[in-house]
Amino acid sequence: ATAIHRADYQAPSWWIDTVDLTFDLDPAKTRVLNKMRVRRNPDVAAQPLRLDGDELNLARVLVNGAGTSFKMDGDQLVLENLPEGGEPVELEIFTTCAPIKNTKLMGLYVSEDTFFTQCEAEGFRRITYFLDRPDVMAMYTVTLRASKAQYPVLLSNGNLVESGELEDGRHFARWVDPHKKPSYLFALVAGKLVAREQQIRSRAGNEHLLQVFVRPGDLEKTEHAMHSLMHAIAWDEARFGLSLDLDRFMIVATSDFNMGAMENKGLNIFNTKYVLASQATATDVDYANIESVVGHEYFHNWTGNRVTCRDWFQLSLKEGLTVFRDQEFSMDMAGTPSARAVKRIDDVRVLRTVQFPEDAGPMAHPVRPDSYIEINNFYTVTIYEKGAEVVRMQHNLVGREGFARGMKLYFERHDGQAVTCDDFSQAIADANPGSPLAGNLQQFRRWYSQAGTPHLKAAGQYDADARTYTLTLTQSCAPTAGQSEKLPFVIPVQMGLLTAGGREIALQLEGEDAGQAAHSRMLVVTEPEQRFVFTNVPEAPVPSLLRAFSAPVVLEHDFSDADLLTLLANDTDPFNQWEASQRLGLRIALNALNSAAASADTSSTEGQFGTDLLPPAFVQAMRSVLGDDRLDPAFKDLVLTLPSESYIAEQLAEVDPQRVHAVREAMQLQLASALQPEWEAAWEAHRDTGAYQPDHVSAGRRALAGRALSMLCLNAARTGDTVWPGKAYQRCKDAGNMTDRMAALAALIHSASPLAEQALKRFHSMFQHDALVLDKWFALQGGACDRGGNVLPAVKALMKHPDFQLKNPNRARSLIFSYCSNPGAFHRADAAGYVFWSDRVIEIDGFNPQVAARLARVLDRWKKLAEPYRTAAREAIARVAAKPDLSNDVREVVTRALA
Ligand code: B3K
Ligand code: ZN
Repeated sequence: ATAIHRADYQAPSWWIDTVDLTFDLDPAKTRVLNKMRVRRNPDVAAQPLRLDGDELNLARVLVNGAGTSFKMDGDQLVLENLPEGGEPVELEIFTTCAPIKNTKLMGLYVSEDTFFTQCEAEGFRRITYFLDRPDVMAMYTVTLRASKAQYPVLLSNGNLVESGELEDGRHFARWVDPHKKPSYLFALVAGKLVAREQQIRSRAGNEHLLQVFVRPGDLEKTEHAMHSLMHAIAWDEARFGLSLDLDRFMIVATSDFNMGAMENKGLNIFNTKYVLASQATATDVDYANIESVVGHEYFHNWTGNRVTCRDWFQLSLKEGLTVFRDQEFSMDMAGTPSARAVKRIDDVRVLRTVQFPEDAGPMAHPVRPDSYIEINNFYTVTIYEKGAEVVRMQHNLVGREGFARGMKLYFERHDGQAVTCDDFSQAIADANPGSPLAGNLQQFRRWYSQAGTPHLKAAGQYDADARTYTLTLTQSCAPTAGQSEKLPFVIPVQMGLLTAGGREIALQLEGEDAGQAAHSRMLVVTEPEQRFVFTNVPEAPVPSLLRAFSAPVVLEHDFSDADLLTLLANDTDPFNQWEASQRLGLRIALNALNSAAASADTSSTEGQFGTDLLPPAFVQAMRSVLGDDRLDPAFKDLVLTLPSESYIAEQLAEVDPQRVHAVREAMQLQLASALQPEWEAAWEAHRDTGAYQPDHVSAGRRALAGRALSMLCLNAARTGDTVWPGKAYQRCKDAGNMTDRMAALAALIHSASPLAEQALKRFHSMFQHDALVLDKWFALQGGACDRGGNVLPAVKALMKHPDFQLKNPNRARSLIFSYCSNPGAFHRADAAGYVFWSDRVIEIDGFNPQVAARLARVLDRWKKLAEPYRTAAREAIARVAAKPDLSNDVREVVTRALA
């Protein structure tokens, strides 16, 4: 396997204008007839036509109806003697493939007796020979033929133009997609499916048919997905003026899927996890995820499908932008400022706990990478979530209206084209001359080309005589592989200043009129170091910096505890209120880890941190938040959530995962016991949310009630109380919805209650026929709090459970991935967790490299581990790397990890 470089991009030497595909669907041997009209690209030097293929059986090739000579070069089919001259050439290629044997779930495969396809990024070449690259866009006609009894529903992209009976109980359907598209957006589905249907009329006055296809028993679980789709369509029209460009828009759910969902033109294919929901089986988080993923795939119809990527290095062009759009959609749907802030906090938490580590680890890469070995390894949080932050900064630099103008220009210029990230930022800037984006565009683009998370250091100085406050902002970015020197970024810093009493100060920069002073404004940092002098500042202020997380950086400032308490209690920016609580919590954890470092007895971590880690002021602040009736329960829940173990670990030069786990547990336990009466009150006030509705307010109430119950059970485990575990057990039995039931079950498991086992048994027997709920059941056990090393043996036993199937990606993720991302249970001094990990990576790689490569990334940050973990982790990675026949996917991940 060799690396592919962005700098080597060349336009295709051939175009494919039309494709006419005929499938005779059969699980063991599907026959594919591919008729293409191809022509030379007059803009590049003449070259043979090289078509991509992968695991295909080639039967016949015809050129303009006659046999031809061809050769194979590795997996490529090479046609050297095609007619010269400008005339289009008719190619006919006949191949077969074996969908039932396709365990990689890329290309055409079978799941529960139904055919599905997954083509992004390079799966189409597993269906037929093709120029399988996103800048080759063609018009598709697709004919599907199959047994009518076994495959009554036959779907592909676009419009159904013809269907009917064939001999021998077979039937056919012909679909024509009215839009040209790259091959990665091709899809077909065939099987026994039923659909929820909805006719809608768009703002523009057009009629559309929306369909959500599922297996027959699942129809009643599709209402939320359909509503989410209708909301997404209306939102894109209202916010960006983008309408649905198809008569029919279909979503199909499958339980065997490598990722979340796929935006195939007019025929989105979804993991059942992001379609099916009922109050009995799905949690509030599931409901929110469905809304966001349905939105995301729908929004791709414009950002990705109408305008697509020139090459896979530009992946964030569609993914970063579409994540930004789905984030904004969820925020607009949530409504209130507090609900918006809660969504923003959730998104930033993912960014900081998953993307920041990626950006500092062996897989660090720019939002627009320069090279890759296996493109599937680059569907990362950097491309998606950091990419969305880079779009968000552009939005912030030109404003909401300016961004909508930029989007309009982007589509005016590029509709129907395959373009680059530079084309996007150019359109946003050109639509906003005079904006700080337009003024700094070349420099801004470093966000696309430089990897790593910038650090922004803030230092403030107050001059009481001059009544000025000087804020000095200094930026830096650590080297990443292949990029030793980083040039300064353009960093938008939304900020305000508060008095010690928490009042907002009018912001007047030196040289500005007092009249225009606002309470919140954006500073644009472009230099390595920049000073901002504020005048008429009445007292030494507390700075509120990077409001709403206006840039994806690490902000360093030596806030005093008093500053943070002021921000937590008074900041008008809810994000920074929450951020203050996290800084306080983080500080406590880091102090405990550092001060105990010298005296640490590493053989036993239990109880090593005592019961008084949290200073009274912190406990009191948490008490005030919990008891404040004016605050949104969802927001309270986030403030009361301590920084995660992985976030704490990221701040340390050397990580002992067991000590990090122990310190956080100790903090958690103290929070549980010190606030016992407040947790009881919170439980009583929020436990009953009436008839189930998945809206923001009721979901927030359930989240807070669930946290309260968990804290009460935790404290009960300490005191020996049996009342709260009893209540949790009762709740597991009679909860009216899955959110409450899961929260109660998790409370029993995390507090290691003796009732947990019985509750798990009951839960299993209640839901043994629901695959998505069984996934939760496995995940809870893989993610359980470790007591004396008990989780790993339990996980190994669960792998033998009749309901466990390693080949199903959802099930593998639910047990194996949950365990391997459960730090307290996974990082064992005896290395058994790592050995288990290496066995599973190798085992899964044997049939599904993409899923295996995801699992392989769990140990990315091994170099930060303290001994004995570090050596053991390296040995486990080396053990995987020593396997000679690894997939490119896993090979690339472990090679980078060991480099
Ligand atoms: N575009 C797909 C992801 C495809 C992943 C291929 N390995 C889903 C999405 O981002 O919407
Ligand atoms: Zn996407």
